[in-house]
Amino acid sequence: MPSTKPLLATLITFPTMTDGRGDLVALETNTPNVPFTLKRVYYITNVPQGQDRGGHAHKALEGVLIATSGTIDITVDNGHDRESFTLDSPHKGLHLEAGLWREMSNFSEGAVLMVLASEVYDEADYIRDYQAFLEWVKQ
Ligand code: T46
Repeated sequence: MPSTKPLLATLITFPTMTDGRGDLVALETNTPNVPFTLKRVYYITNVPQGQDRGGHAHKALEGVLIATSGTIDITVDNGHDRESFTLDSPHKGLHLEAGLWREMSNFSEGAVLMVLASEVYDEADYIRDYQAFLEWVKQ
């Protein structure tokens, strides 16, 4: 049976509690929805139309990216292959393991990107130069 797991990242569909009042998604640390110990949450808003973000990799950090509103394209790259995903629902998250270059683009108007991260902020964990990333992948 063919695997549905994508090559570079895993798109997770969150269980949703739906009733006549709307939908509720609950995310807990160290579960299939957040498969690491959660240490930080941040979110990105007010991205101008046509503005890209990202363009870096993390050496150790992993995360789950969620478009809580609107649509956002995420491209991931492991130094050999690239793969693109569209986040278009607050009921889905994209799990990125460590060591992946990521680019975020095509933010729709009003889009909100929430990120659940496995580490506190540490600039030393970033690789922000693509050639340096390719060198790092080789090591
Ligand atoms: C990632 C993608 C999906 C902080 O001071 N604390 C933080 O927790 C974060 C995330 C950023 N910053 C500072 C660092 C920069 O001076 O905020 C500024 C903007 O960060 P950056 O240019 O890295 O933002 P993005 O949107 O390109 O990338 C972010 C995350 O940094 C990154 O880890 O995976 O979202």
